[in-house]
Amino acid sequence: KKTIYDDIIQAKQNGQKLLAVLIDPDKIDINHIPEFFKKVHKSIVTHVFVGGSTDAERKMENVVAIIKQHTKLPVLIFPGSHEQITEMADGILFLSLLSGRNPKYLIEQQVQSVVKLINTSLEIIPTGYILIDGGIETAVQRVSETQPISQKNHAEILHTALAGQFSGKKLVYLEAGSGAQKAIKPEIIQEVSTKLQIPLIVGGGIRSKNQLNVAFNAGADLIVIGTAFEQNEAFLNELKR
Ligand code: 1GP
Repeated sequence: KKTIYDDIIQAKQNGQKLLAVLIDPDKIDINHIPEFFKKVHKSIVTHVFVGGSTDAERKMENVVAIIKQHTKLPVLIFPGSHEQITEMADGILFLSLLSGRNPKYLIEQQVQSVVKLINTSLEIIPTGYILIDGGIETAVQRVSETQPISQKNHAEILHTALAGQFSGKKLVYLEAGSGAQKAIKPEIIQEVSTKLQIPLIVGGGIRSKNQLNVAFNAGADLIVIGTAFEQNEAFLNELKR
């Protein structure tokens, strides 16, 4: 059976660009999910990520279950902590926060998640997660108690991405943080994507079709948008298939 990852690889080989909508279980109104997905299905969105730095009300499992009733798009957990793991999804981005030096988010959360993962059929995708300065203090920074890498420090970003690849990650995710003021610069995306062999995810602060195209053209294989869709659903209409 073809996996979600197989499809991401195939898209990369075919030069087909992928777009994920990020749904934060803390923010989404459950009653609105059916209507929201009608719009999603008319757009170029190919993947659904669900997760957030916090899941204060523990809505994750319920939100994923309802999303699964309303879409056939692959649904991946994008967890802020092991507590957000639910087998209602299709897969999980198994993240290591490689930009930080906090063992809790490099390995401890991962160890704690095994008890849940061991008996599920979730597709587990090892992902090197790299937090880059997006101009404001983001939730990832606050929750993980780590510093983002400066956008000026191209070498550090590239070396971190490649260290991820060399340690066996299947994806690298360059993250400016949800609601970032400054999205990741195209120069950085270009530099990393040319040297990296595995697919590159880019997210944080992308709010316009132009920014999306700039990031795709610079070499992002999959782009993640959360805040812009939360604040303005009409943006989905601008991204019609
Ligand atoms: C955050 O990269 C994602 O983890 C998306 O960020 O909410 O700014 O689109 P935005």
